[in-house]
Amino acid sequence: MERDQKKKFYITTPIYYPSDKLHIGHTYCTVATDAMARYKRLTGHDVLFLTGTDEHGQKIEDKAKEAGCTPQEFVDNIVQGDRGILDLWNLMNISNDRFIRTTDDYHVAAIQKIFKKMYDKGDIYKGKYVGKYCKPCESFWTESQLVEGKCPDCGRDVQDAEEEAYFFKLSNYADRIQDLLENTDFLEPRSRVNEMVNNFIKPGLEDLCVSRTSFTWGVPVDFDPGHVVYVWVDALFNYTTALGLLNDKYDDYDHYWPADVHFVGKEIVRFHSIIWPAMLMSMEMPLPKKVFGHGWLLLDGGKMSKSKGNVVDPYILAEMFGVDALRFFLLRTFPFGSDGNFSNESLIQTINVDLANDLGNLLSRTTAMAGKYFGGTLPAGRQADALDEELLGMVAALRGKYEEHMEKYAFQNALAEVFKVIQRANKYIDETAPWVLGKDVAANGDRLATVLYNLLETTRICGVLLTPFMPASMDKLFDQLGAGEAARTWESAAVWGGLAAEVSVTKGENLFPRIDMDKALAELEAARQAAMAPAKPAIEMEPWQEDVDFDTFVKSDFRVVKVKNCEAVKKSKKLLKFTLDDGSGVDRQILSGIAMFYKPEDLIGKSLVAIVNLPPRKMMGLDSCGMLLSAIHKENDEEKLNLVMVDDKIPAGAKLG
Ligand code: ME8
Repeated sequence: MERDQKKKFYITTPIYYPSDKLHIGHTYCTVATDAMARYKRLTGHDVLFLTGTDEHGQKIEDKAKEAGCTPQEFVDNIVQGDRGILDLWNLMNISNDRFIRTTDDYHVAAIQKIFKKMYDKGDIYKGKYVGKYCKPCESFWTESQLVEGKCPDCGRDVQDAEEEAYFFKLSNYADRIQDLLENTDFLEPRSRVNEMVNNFIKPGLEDLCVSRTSFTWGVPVDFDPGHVVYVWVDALFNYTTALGLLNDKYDDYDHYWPADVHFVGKEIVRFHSIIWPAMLMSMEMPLPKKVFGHGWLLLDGGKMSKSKGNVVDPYILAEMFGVDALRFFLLRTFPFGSDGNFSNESLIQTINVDLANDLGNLLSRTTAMAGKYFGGTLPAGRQADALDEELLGMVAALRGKYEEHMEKYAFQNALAEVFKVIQRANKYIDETAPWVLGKDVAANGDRLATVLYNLLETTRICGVLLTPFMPASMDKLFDQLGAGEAARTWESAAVWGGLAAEVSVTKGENLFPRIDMDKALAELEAARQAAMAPAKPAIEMEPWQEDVDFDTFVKSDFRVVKVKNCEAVKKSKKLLKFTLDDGSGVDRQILSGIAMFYKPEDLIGKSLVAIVNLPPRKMMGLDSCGMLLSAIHKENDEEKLNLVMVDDKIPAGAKLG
C-alpha cells in the first residue's frame, strides 16, 4: 500500500545526552518506543520512529574539557564509538527510521531560524537573568521552585546565575497550557497532569531564559554573537527539524507532523508538556497529539545514575541472556507509567518462568510430539472435543484484548493477556494428554492431530502478538511452526486456521534456554566488578621492594635542596653536576645521571629533594654527596624520569618525613 493510503504514526523517544554511556534505564525507554513502533507497523500504519542525541550544553562542554578533547570529539565517541549509542541500538534491534544529532548542520541552521522567528514575533526578548542554575540538569530555576534550596528534579546544589540573556514569554501561554493539560488527553498518565498544574502553572509561569553567554557549546544565536540557544529549545525542536522543518535535509514535515506520541521519562514531562507546547503555539504549529510520561527503572529504590555508581549495563545483560529476553523482561515486568525496581533476580526469574517454561516448553513439546507421532507433518483429519472450547475461546478474544492495552501503551497488560493464553495452552496439554492418544495413533489419529493443531495455532497467534517485543525470536518460532508470511500478519492473529491443515513443523533450537540463577548471578557480579576495575594500569608498574624495617627507614634523611648551579659533566653523556643549597650554609655537590631528561639550565633555581646522609661517592673523579629523588616509570617501553620538585616557598634544608 502507498504511504499516503496508510494511517501515519509518528513516535519519538527523548534524544539522549551523550555525556556518559547509556544504561538500562535509557534502554527501557527506547525498547518501549521500538515495541510500539513495531506494533503500529504490524497493524498497518505508516510509521516514522525517531530517536537521536542531544549533544549541546555546558555539561558536555565540561566533560570534554575533563577528557582533554573537543566537545565534538567527545560526543562523536559516545555516539558512534565502540559500544556507543548507535552500537547499543543496533544490538537491541531498535528499528528507528531516523536518528538525529543536534550537532547536525541542518538542525543547527533550523534552530537559528526558529529562534529568530520567535524573536521577530516578540515572544523572545532580551533581558537579564538572575536566578539559579542546576548544571547536571541544565535547568534554570527561580528561588521559589527550589526544594530546600536544591534542584527540584535531582536534589543537587544549584548555583547563582546572572547574565544578559534572551527570554521566552512563557507566561503568555499559561492559560492555554493549563487548558490543554486539564481538558484534553494531551498528557498521560493523568496523574502527571496534577503535578504539572499544581507545581508549575498555578504558582505562576515565569518567562523562560532561552540563551546563555557563559559557555559556547551550543547553537549560536546568529543575530547576537556570544549567545547560544538554551539546550532545551535546541533539543525539543529536534522532533520537527528531523522531519524537515526549516531545512532541506528531509521533506516529511507536512506528512508526519504533529507527532502521535512523544514517549518521555517523568522528569522531563515538564519540558514536554509546558515549554514545548508553548513554543509550538508561538510558532503557530500544531501540537503533538500526546506526551506519555513513563516511570523510572530504579535500583535499590533509587534512580540509576553514573555519579551514584549504580548503573546497570545493557550490554552485559543482552550478551548474557539474549536481546529478546531483555526486551521482553523490560516491558513484561514494569507498568509503563510507574516506577519499577530493577533486579537481576527478577530478570532471570521472568526468563525462566515466562520464556523458558511457559512459551519455550509449549513450542518444544508441541513440535516434538508432531515429530514423534506424525513425522513432523500433521494429517488433515480432525476430531473436535468440548475440552477444546475454552482454549479456542480465549485465543479468539486475545487480539482484541491485546489491542485495547497496546492502544493505551499498557505493554505489561498486553503481555499478561498473551501469557494467560500460553499458560492455558500448557494446561490443555495436560488435560488432553496427547502422549496417551499417541499410544494408538492409528485409532486416535484425528483427535491427536486436532490437539496438536490447536496447540500450534495458539502458539502462532501468540507469536504474532509477541513480535513487537521479540522480533528475532518470533521469526525463529514461526519457522519452527511452519507459519508462512501470511500466517505472521496482524490480520492472521484474528483468524483461526492460519497454519495449513497439513502443516509441517521443524523441531529447532531451544529459543529460550533455562538460566541457572546462582551461576548467572555470580557471573553478573564478576562482570560488574570487572567493569568497575580500572581497564588497565596507567603505567607499567615496577614491582614493590622487599619490606624494610621502620628503624632503618627513619634513618634516611631527606631534605629540600635548592639548585644554585647545574652543568653537564665533561666526557659523560649521562651525568649532571649540581651545586645545591641544603640549608647548612655550605654548598653540597651531587652528581645525577639524568642528562637525557633535563637541560642543566632548566633546573637552576628549582627546589628538589635529596637524601643527604649517604656516604660520598666518586663519579668521573668528582665527589657526589647524596642522591636526588626522582619518579621513574615506563611508557611504551621508554623510560621516563621526573625529578621530585617541591614548592619554592619551602626553605632549603627542610626535612621530609
Ligand atoms: O533528558 N529509568 O536526556 P537523558 C527510566 N536530553 N528512564 C530513564 C532512566 C531510568 N533509570 N534514566 C534515564 C534527556 N531515563 C534530554 C532529553 S528530549 C527533547 C531531550 C530516561 O539522556 C529519561 O527519563 O538524560 C529520559 O526520558 C531519557 O532517558 C533520556 O535521558
